[in-house]
Amino acid sequence: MAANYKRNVQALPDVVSAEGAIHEPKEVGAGPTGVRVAMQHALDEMGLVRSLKVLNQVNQKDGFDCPGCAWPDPEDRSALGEYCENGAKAVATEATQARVTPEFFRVWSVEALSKKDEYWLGKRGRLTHPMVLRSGSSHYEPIAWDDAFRLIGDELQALDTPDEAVFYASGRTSNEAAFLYQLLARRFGTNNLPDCSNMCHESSGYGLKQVIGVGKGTVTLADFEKAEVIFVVGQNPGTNHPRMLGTLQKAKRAGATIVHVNPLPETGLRRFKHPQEVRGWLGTGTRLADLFLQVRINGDVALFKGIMKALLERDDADDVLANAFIEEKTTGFEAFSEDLRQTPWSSILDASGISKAEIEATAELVAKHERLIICWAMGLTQHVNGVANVQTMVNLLLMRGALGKPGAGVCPVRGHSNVQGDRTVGINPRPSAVFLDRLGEAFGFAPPRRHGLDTVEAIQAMHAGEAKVFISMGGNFLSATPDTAYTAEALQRCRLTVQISTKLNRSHAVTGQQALILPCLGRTESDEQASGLQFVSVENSMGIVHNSRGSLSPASEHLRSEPAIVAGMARATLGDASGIHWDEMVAGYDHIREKIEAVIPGFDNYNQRVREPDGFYLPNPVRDDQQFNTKTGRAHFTVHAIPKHDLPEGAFLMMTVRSHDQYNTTIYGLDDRYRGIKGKRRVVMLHPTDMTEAGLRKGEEVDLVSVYDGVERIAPRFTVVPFSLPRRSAATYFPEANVLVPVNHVAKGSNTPASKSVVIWLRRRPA
Ligand SMILES: Nc1nc2c(c(=O)[nH]1)N[C@H]1C(S)=C(S)[C@@H](COP(=O)(O)OP(=O)(O)OC[C@H]3O[C@@H](n4cnc5c(=O)[nH]c(N)nc54)[C@H](O)[C@@H]3O)O[C@H]1N2
Ligand SMILES: Nc1nc2c(c(=O)[nH]1)N[C@H]1C(S)=C(S)[C@@H](COP(=O)(O)OP(=O)(O)OC[C@H]3O[C@@H](n4cnc5c(=O)[nH]c(N)nc54)[C@H](O)[C@@H]3O)O[C@H]1N2
Ligand SMILES: [Mo]
Repeated sequence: MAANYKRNVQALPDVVSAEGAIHEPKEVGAGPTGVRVAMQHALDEMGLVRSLKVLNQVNQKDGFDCPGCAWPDPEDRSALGEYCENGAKAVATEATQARVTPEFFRVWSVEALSKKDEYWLGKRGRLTHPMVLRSGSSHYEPIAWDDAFRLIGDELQALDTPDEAVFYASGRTSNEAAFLYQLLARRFGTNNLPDCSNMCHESSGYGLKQVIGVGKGTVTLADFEKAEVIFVVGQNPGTNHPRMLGTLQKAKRAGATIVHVNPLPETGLRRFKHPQEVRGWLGTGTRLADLFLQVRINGDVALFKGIMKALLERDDADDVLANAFIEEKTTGFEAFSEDLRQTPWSSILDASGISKAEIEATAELVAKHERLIICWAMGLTQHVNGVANVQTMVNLLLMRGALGKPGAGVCPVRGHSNVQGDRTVGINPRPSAVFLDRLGEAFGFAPPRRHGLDTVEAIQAMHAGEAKVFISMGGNFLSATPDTAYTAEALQRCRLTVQISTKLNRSHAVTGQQALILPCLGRTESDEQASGLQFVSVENSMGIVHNSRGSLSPASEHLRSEPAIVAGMARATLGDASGIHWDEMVAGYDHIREKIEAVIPGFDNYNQRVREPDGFYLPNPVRDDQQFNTKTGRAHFTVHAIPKHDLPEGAFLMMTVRSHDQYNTTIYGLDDRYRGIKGKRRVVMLHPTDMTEAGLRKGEEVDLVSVYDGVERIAPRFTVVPFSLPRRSAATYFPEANVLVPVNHVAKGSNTPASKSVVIWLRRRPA
């Protein structure tokens, strides 16, 4: 391998031809098929003995937190195991018996790996050794841990300023590891701490903080049983938060009405068979959604404005409005209601695609009940007006006084199992001054005050050569971010890229001039440090912090825990002069938790309370005391215009969604069972009439094209699938379609890539 060898890696994998089959979408979610599929995945990856051992530990009080979603565990956990089909897949993927060894990397060059898709790469198994890709080399080779740390330390020290380094994090990282990671970045001298949340619920956190003073949800599981109306908006829980269906079923049995707002009729919300109940195995299951509003893509502001306008126009409007609450606890009602009066029904109906009768029926439900919960996920946050989406829904709750009381509130349903906790303990490019003060006090240094880069800004900085070392605590930056080809260039311009990972992915193939793979322990594995076996802690979507302890023996004896890896990097970068006792903290994680307690409010007696089986709630002023810590001390009504999409002739508005058989960029299999799409992921779902008008046949292959700022982006070879969705809409899977999303097409305020509203054209392929 010549020293000046230029790597010829591909930003995008080769497209492999696959036989696919398109069936009718399913009517019922979960049930026996879900259990069978879960077991099959478990057996394929882990074998029988390991499957039984591991699955018994998921989400149990003495077990580990499921590495799948962030939905909380009920107090009465099922003896049959508290997990779902997709949780079982997440566990099987981590606890697989397949291995990616140094021998594998000897055979496979990074160029060859870069031709492979995420499905193929992920199935190779767990990473076993630290590996280095040296400048001018085409293959990774093994490296000793200390040498890897020294390389990182040397490269970081050689930077002109600490702001040329980027410390990315994904949301599986424990509180303990995340806290140390942000400490390393800040002690080194930068707030460049982007995370997956920038692409996820940033619009929720940012939007909520402005209007209610807290950037998190305000409800608990108990509130679901007290709620009278539950909205599920822009979320597909049957696939992405399957245990939420159990909560919704309970709520329904207690009398709640469920309203589902989505361009797609997602199966999981139609009927549900509880896999852990005998009656879930028989009969037709529980009907979940009572009202399905098939809104246009990004039609939610219009829809919610319609519901609120209908409320104002009711004869009993005076009784329906929570007048005392509005008077005492809010500001902005006058301007808000005036705007609603001025908004013509025609634009509401056009933009939402929902009939006035349906809107009035929804308003009737809201008028009759005041215990309302609104749940949402990526269907709302990943739009240019993602923040407006969130704040518009808050307006509805404020009209009814439905915040900070039992059975009512906001529920942004988080993605990664600890994405909320990571943010709580300091992963944030824009930390508050108070946080920095306390961090500096606890560790005796002056943290940097300049705001750091978020995910999109980090890509742009690397592309411009302004950031040169990229470190990734978990995640898959190349495939998760927008504009894949541009991001690939950005990463390739770095001096060094470092991936701290459990599994192989495309970010290991498309790298900086030099690259490191640092393999780490996963949630399922036991973590032994100098003082003995350790556990970690995580925060779920409802602000409960609890412990998680793995029990499997590690996938390889060379793995290190995430905290140990951070400490290794810190020692090599900062030397002994940092005044921070990295080794002591890693020897026993109680020492890390003591520091978290010292820096972050709400963690009093952390080490004691985190040992309690159900963990503890972090304080939440809205939930606990109906207190709004905004600038005015009140909740804010806000005014948002209905977004316009003047689609050019022949164009479609595309949303990128998850199939039932993936976890973000980790592809479990090729069966999007509920939607009936099998064997293929390069598909584009279209309305049948749009297909006819465009002269497209089911099963035909087209190229997808987006054009922003004169730049044409192409995603080749997508198979056309007829589906129930609004006219002029298209749905594709993430991450295959990410190449079409421009890096600068982002949500106002939160900078979240607008990957649910991309204007595309379909281009016929030459015959
Ligand atoms: N099994 C599994 N579990 C997961 C994940 C996974 O990939 N697999 N990912 C995890 C992560 S990180 C996250 S953030 C969550 C994601 O969970 P979701 O947000 O449920 O995931 P998406 O597939 O992105 O689905 C978004 C939903 O929004 C709808 N939608 C799109 N555009 C609009 C719109 O404009 N308006 C409305 N009302 N709806 C719209 C789509 O049709 C889809 O049903 O799940 C987490 N859990
Ligand atoms: N177009 C489009 N793009 C999107 C989205 C979308 O809906 N549409 N969704 C966005 C969202 S919501 C999110 S959250 C991001 C996700 O972005 P990321 O969090 O960056 O991506 P993941 O695919 O979740 O990361 C998977 C990798 O994490 C590593 N890993 C798994 N478990 C562990 C662990 O315990 N420790 C460590 N260190 N590594 C681990 C494995 O190597 C695996 O390959 O993607 C975003 N991108
Ligand atoms: Mo997410």
